[in-house]
Amino acid sequence: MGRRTNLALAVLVSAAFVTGVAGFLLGGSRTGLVLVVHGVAGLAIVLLVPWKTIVVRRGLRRHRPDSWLSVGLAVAVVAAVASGVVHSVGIWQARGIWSAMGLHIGAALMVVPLFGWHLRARPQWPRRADLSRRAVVRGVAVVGGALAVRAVTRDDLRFTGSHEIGSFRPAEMPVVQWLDDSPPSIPLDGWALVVGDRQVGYDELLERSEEVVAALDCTGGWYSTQWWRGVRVGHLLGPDRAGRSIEIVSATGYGRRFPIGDADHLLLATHVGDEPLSQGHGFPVRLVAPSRRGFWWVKWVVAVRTSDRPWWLQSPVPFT
Ligand code: HEM
Ligand code: HEM
Ligand SMILES: Nc1nc2c(c(=O)[nH]1)N[C@H]1C(S)=C(S)[C@@H](COP(=O)(O)O)O[C@H]1N2
Ligand SMILES: [Mo]
Repeated sequence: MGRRTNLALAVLVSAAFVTGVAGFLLGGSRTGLVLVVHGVAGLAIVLLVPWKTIVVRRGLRRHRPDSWLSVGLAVAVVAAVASGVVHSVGIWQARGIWSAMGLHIGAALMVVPLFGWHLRARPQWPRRADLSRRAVVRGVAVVGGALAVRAVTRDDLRFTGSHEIGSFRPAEMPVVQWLDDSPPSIPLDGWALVVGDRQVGYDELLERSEEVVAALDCTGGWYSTQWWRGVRVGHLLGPDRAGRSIEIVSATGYGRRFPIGDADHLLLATHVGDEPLSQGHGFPVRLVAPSRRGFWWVKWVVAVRTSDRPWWLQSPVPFT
């Protein structure tokens, strides 16, 4: 029984971490399924507590000198699960590092090294007999229980797990920087967007603008749907675009690289909800990248260029 519990925890904690990271990086509708697995794995850990308690008692009785690391693991897992549930339930919706989602990711990152250590220090190998009919029935019951708990704990979240805030009310939309970037003040006179070897002025952008509705979905756990107005990147590049990827560069040095095929979905926005962008939201121009997480929505864009590099030849998340 103890061994099966430990093996189940090995699967559940790994699955929770992998699906958490995947949900974080993805933005498309497939994210929904990934987060079902995530919630179920995370909540199933709780359902195994009664059985794991027996293992823990037995382990602690052995007075190993390194057991405090196992206790540390328990603290980190409890923190990860609790902050995950607090985020999901939506009772506390602060933003930034000290938000439920910020603490959740922090706790999950603490779990990783402690969990790796625990697996090495307290190894446990499956045996063929572990996969008995009873074990399968129990497994199904735990997954079913976790699904039921998830149905109860999950607030009205987007499929990415984000809470809605300030949709169609741009003034209420939070201003967020990825890590340590800060909003530059960019005067319009003399300003021009560099597109390849051309310069495109602000007025020229306004002339060719169109509107799209898209949700800015920050990995910090909130999203905001707005009307955005601007010019499609594909429009600016024209029909004969060579290269494999498009680089979008910010005045701050921040930037992301996109597949060339995305050109017609990406919008260089000057306006949100009929008002020019505020400084915090990226004045004069920011990228709107529908179905991608917020960190792709480069603010204070100064240059757009095509390149022969594949889009995936970049860090999975930005560095500034
Ligand atoms: C060992 C690691 C982890 C555990 C045990 C864990 C556990 C949980 C739990 C229990 C929930 C609440 C589910 C619910 O009440 O419905 C949750 C939600 C969530 N977690 Fe994690 N998590 C882990 C790692 C991560 C990581 C690394 C990320 C992102 C980088 C992440 C992102 C999320 C998100 C976005 C939600 C809300 C999802 C939703 O309910 O749709 N988690 N997690
Ligand atoms: C949620 C994840 C887990 C937590 C919080 C956790 C926590 C603990 C704690 C606090 C102890 C008692 C102290 C000690 O012996 O060091 C312990 C013992 C142990 N754990 Fe874990 N554990 C987890 C997952 C696992 C996994 C995945 C395995 C192996 C696949 C495992 C195998 C063991 C073993 C073999 C013992 C010692 C039992 C004994 O000496 O009788 N644990 N665990
Ligand atoms: N130049 C730059 N653009 C950026 C960021 C940044 O730090 N620097 N942060 C990104 C992140 S993580 C998000 S969620 C959105 C937030 O946009 P908002 O401030 O308009 O809400 O901008 C993105 N664009
Ligand atoms: Mo973000």
